[in-house]
Amino acid sequence: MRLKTFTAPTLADAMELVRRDMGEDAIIVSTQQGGDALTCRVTAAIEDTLEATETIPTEPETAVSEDTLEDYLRQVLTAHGLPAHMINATVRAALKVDERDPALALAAAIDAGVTSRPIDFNTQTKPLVLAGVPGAGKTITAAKLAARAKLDGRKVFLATTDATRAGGVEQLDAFARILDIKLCAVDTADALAAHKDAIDAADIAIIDTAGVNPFRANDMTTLRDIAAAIGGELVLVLPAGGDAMESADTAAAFADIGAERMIITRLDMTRRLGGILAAGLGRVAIANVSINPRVAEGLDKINPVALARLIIPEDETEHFSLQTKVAP
Ligand SMILES: Nc1nc2c(ncn2[C@@H]2O[C@H](COP(=O)(O)OP(=O)(O)O)[C@@H](O)[C@H]2O)c(=O)[nH]1
Ligand SMILES: [Mg+2]
Repeated sequence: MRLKTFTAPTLADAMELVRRDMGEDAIIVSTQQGGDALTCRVTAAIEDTLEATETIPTEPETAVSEDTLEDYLRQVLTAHGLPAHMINATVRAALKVDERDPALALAAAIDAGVTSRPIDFNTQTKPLVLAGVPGAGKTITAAKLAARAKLDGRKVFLATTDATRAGGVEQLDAFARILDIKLCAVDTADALAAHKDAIDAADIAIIDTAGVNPFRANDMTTLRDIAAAIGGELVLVLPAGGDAMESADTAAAFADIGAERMIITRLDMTRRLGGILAAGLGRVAIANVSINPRVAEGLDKINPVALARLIIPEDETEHFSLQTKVAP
């Protein structure tokens, strides 16, 4: 992840510089009016892989001692419900970088511990098999992905293996009909495998599954078999806001059956992010996030800076620098 600061007479000009230099994927980290009120400073971040640009570190507002920063980060992460051993590791990583802005120091620590790997229809060859606990947001996520692919003009194969539960098919079928996609409803891995030709013929295949208990071996074997039957990629759908260790254990259980990525849902209705941070610090990368229940609005991407900013909002940082200014 690289940070770069741009200065221009107006915010719009500065944003334009960001877009021109760093592209559409750049994420705005902070905006600031210059001292003379005639210039605007915008700091943006971008993933390393996209473009190597010269980095200008953001200047700290106040030089704060390492102890103060450490205490502050500990307080914040505790408030978000992160367990002690993960707080220790995260704070250690945050203090390693030469960065006194708490959110940016935290972003660096998140960057070191959490992998972000968004779903990209251009390179996605395996069917996406969405899995998780009941109510995680699997069906909405399947509909969001299908809608996006369809809007991009791709040929979509959409299936659900949640065909035994009452109402399991109807919810997704309603979305499928609006999208003019035929929903394939099956209840076993073998029945799904019988549709292999249709899956291969599609540009993108999306499979919604029935909710499972991650700690029940039978449930997890069934899921693994469903993904294996079609050579699919198992993607965990994990709601934000859960207990941190519970979320970490859930992600670990899905990693055990082959999940390498997860989609975080309900970010819009969550205040404590220890759950997703704890899950992300494990073996499963964050693919995308869902910040609303509306199918048309799709999924979003998140990078370490954005995640850190959700954990420490900008006005909190102001509060932090006010505190540290008066500190001895
Ligand atoms: N606010 C909000 N609600 C969501 C989001 N994702 C899913 N939901 C809601 O969560 C509930 C369960 O979603 P559903 O897709 O049926 O879960 P499933 O049991 O895993 O298939 C539904 O009421 C969804 O509208 C989200 O990102 N934000
Ligand atoms: Mg469902």
